[in-house]
Amino acid sequence: MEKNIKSANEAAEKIIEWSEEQKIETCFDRAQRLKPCPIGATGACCRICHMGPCRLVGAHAEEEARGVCGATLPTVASRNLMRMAAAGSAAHSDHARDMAFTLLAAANGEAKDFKVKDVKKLYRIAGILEIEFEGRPVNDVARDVAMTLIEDFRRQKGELNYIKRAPLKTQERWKKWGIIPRGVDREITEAMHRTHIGVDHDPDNLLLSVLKVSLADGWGGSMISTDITDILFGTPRPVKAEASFGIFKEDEVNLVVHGHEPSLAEMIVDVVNEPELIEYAKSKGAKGINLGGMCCTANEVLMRHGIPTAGGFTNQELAILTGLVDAISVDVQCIMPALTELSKKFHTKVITTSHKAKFPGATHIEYDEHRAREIARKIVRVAIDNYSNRKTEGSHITDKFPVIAGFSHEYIEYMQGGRWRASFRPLNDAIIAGRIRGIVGLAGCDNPRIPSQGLHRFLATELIKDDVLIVSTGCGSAACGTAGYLTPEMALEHAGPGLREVCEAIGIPPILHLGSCVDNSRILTILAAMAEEGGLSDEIGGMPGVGIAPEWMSEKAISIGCYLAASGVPVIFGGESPVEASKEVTRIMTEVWFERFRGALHFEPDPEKILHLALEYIDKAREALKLKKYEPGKFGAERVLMDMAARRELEKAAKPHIGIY
Ligand code: SF4
Ligand code: MSK
Repeated sequence: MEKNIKSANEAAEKIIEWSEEQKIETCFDRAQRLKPCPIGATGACCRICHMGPCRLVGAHAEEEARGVCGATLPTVASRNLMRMAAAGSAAHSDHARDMAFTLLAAANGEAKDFKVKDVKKLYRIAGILEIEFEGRPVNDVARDVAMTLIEDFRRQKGELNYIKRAPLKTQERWKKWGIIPRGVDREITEAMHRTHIGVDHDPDNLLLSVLKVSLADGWGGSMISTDITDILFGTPRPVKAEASFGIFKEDEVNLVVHGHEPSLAEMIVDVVNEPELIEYAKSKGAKGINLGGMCCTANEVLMRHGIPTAGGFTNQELAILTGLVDAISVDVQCIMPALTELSKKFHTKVITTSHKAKFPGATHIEYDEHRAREIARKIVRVAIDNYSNRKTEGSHITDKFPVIAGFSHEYIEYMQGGRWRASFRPLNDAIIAGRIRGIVGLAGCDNPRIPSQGLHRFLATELIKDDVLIVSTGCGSAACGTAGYLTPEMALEHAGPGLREVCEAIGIPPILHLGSCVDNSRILTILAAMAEEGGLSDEIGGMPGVGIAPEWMSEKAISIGCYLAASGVPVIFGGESPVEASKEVTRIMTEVWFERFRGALHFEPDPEKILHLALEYIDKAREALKLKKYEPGKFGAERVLMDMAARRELEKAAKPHIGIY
């Protein structure tokens, strides 16, 4: 009988096999046991009022299916999508709000453990927000930046501040179709209102609002979060780290930070190096304290400090199954409730830290940015105290891979010309010449309903073979990292000759790790910079670029997919469509959105078709821009000259750094 592979990640698969032998259940078992409801899965179930739930099935034609109130299938499917997008936008934006208040507290001297680390980025953002910064105290500027961005959440009329960062033509499209977000909270509230029973029933109008609430995430919440995190903790630049379960150490206290919000994790990174805590760990028989990450909190501390990652979403239970994790400190989003039950079978302490995210059975140590260091120390002590309870059981895995991460928009610009000539010119030129065929944002979750991480791996290798440069985020980056794909050597081994030439010349991997889920906003800033640089499209739409989330599962992914589509990026999600039941909704999201915004949202379960569709979009965009026809194995004669300063910077990549922008 053929083996039922549950994860394409070999280390994960070994742990899963061990868990099966031990009869310990994981998400992989539950995914097999719990088949999705076929009606809800296609968007044909409405449960927004108590006359329902109405299951819109059984009608001969889509137009005939009606709920008790008379709602049609396209209305129901669009409303379902809207609620997903609104929840996703809310999640990213609430995270961003916490970051904005942390910046404000730091600027006011109330959060004494934090201070502005990247003054240049602060000034850059102040400039964008038209806040005077020259000659002013840093904290005064930081306070004004925080207050201006906090205004983006509560504004009732007008436009989000960052809308002006988009190319003018992109903004004009948004204006024409009335989807420029006013304030983040207002758009989320309106999305919930419109989807209440008896309000908006026009699928096209509903779907425009899906784009609006998602833009409030991309050019609002997520972008705000990325910028403030850079200001407070430093703008990432290349850093060396490791990925996979082999990061855990048998003879050290293993503490994992998991979730999405970086403030507490940053403080933990700081305190694990304090001599008193190291001494305390030694007094308990450990050789030291080993900090690792999981999911997007991992991405945040990996990007800025090279803290190793145990992987993405589907690796979280498996980390506990190693038996080596003494404590896992979680904040918000994508944390499986199964962790607490599973941890009882081992010695692991699950520590919840947010008042928004409590888990029965967990130890709760509430985070407060005003006492960040004290709380971080307390969490580290819990892990140290638990070290002596560690037993030998568990599936100890030693696999780990080197990773180069830390590709912020600013660094990508810098690496293409050094401090004085930083620009996107070389990248645009490489695309124009056909050395690079196009760019794909490979993002989103990993998913236990398929051999997890397999689609990320397949698409990553196939795309770079086709000379497509990949920018990755979130668990997509984790999937690539734990497969050993985030190194420059990967270009030598797998990338097509054109892409390889560019990667070798600049000294970058063919897959650039941009950061966490909120850092998908970096894709927007990169595309806007490419449009501004000239020679390609003068708006985000029409660029030879595509977004792919092959294993998506979260509502945040829907919001990300929709803000990219509204910005002009064709997006392809893997798996079955959550609006499959309505042909009309599918038509609007693909054909109508493409006509209006030059972006689209497709759902495609077949990996080969995802690849084909992505390349087709890229090649059609090249053709429309009248660029050289891409020919496999053939590329422009002129070489990208690497700037010496950039080369030196890359050589120093693994060393501690200060801001360079
Ligand atoms: Fe049914 Fe209409 Fe109520 Fe939805 S809103 S559950 S379709 S009656
Ligand atoms: S953590 S949203 S599983 S990418 Fe950002 Fe990963 Fe998806 Fe969560």
